Amino acid sequence: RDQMTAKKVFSLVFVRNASEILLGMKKRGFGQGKWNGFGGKIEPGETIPEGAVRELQEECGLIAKELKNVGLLEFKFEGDPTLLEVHVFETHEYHGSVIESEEMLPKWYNLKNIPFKNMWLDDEHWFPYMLRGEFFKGHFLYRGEDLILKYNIQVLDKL
Ligand code: 6OG
Repeated sequence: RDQMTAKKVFSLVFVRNASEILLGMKKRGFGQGKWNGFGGKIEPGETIPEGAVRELQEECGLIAKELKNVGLLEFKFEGDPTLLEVHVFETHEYHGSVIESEEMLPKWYNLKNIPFKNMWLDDEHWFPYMLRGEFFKGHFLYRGEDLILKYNIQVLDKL
C-alpha cells in the first residue's frame, strides 16, 4: 500500500448462537437500508477489539463477554483511493438485552434464512467461510454500491 492511500479501520461484529445470527438494519448513513453486523470506525486510542465491543453496545445494547476474530475484509471503491479495512468478529457470550438504537434495527435471523438480497453484495461470498469457522481474508473492488468488479477470498491459518 503506497503512502498516498488512506486506510480506514472498522469493526464488524456478529452475535451468534447455534441456529441464529443477530443482524441490524442500518437506519442512516453508509449502508442505509442494508442488514449487517454491528460496527463502525475504530477511534483514536482504542484497540480494534475495544472499538468492536463499544460499537456493538452502542448499536444494539449487548455487551460482548468474548470476541472471536473470524476474518478480515478489505474494500476499495473504484475512483477512491481509500482502503476500508474491516475486522470481523463473532461473539457467542454476552450480557444485556437487544435494543433498537438510532442507527440500527436489530433482528435475529435463522442461519438458513440470511437476507442476502438486502445486504452488502460481498456478504454472500464470505458468509459461508464465517459460518464454517474458517478464518478468511477477502478483498473486494466495488463500482458504486451495487456492483463488485473483482474479488478474492483466501482461507488463512488463524492469526
Ligand atoms: P459506520 O460507517 O456506520 O460503519 N462495512 C461493510 N460491511 C460489509 N459487509 N460490506 C461492506 O462493503 C462494508 N463497508 C463497510 C463496516 C460502517 C460499518 O459497515 C461495515 C462497519 O461495521 C463495502 O461507522
